[in-house]
Amino acid sequence: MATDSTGVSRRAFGVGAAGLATLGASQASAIPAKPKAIPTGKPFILTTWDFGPGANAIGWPMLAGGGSALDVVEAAINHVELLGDYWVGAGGVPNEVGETTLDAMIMWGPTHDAGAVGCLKRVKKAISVARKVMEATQHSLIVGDDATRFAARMGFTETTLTSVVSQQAWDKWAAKGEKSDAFKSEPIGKPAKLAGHDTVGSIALDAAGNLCVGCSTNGREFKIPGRVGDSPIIGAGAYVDQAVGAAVATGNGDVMMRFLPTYHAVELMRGGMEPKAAAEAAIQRITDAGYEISGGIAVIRRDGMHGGAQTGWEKAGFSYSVQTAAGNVKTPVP
Ligand code: SD4
Repeated sequence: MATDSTGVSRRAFGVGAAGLATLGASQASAIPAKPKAIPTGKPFILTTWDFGPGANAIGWPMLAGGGSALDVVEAAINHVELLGDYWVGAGGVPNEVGETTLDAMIMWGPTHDAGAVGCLKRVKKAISVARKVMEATQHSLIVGDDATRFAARMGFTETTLTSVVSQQAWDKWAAKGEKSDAFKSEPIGKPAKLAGHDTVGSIALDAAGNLCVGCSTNGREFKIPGRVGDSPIIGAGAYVDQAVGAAVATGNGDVMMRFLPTYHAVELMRGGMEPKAAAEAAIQRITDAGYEISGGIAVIRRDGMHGGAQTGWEKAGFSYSVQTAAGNVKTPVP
């Protein structure tokens, strides 16, 4: 079989050089036209779940004062990470052996640069460590004890992430003597009754027209030690494209990361789809594959148009909030 200079079979790509030369006009026109440029909107901050109003109240004054979307997203998420919430940050969601570990990611629109940490231990401000990965290194993702060592090198303080609440939750669960529910079969065919999970995600557009997205979580209750979810995976937990917009995800990350829903939604918007339809299509890709999970995404275009979609959370009240100069508006995603 013919191979090119890299040793790769041309036939493997389906069309050899001769085939390319004979592509007709109809096939050539199947290449989509370059979509219309999306205009830049007024500054906004979007934050998911009930964290929205509080996190946006931290970020909005910074944006209104001309602050950078990067600083705004970090500050909004730090606020939630330090709340002592059970589902995000320190003091919540223990793993199978009772330890709380954190996943977080930040992505900066203007450069497409990103930084993330997975299974970060003993450091509270996971999104800030992720920012250090982005700004101080060429890497994009650092994990586990090495992420903790990296954080210490960057000047972060090590401390326990266990609280009375997380200890009690683990004691109660451990008393049942069960393994992590992640050992059960895949959630296909019947809805998975998983232990709870949650994440905070924020997206900001600043006055200079720069977009930033970030997310942070302590993952999935009683997860297998070492597990890293979707949140620090670029295009899964969050994604931004400076010319288009951004998206953040929440839900069963073990399944959601297989579909890169935030990348998918942003790419659909690039092709001209409106945010809500793009969010719905990205979630539908997962449900069409047969997965019965809880999951949602919030999507916002750089002009400020936004929309969300969810599956399996008809009762859980998934929502996101968008703050602009006109105020904070909470949008339920039924
Ligand atoms: C994870 N996606 O680690 C996160 C958890 C979450 O709603 O968002 N749950 O799988």
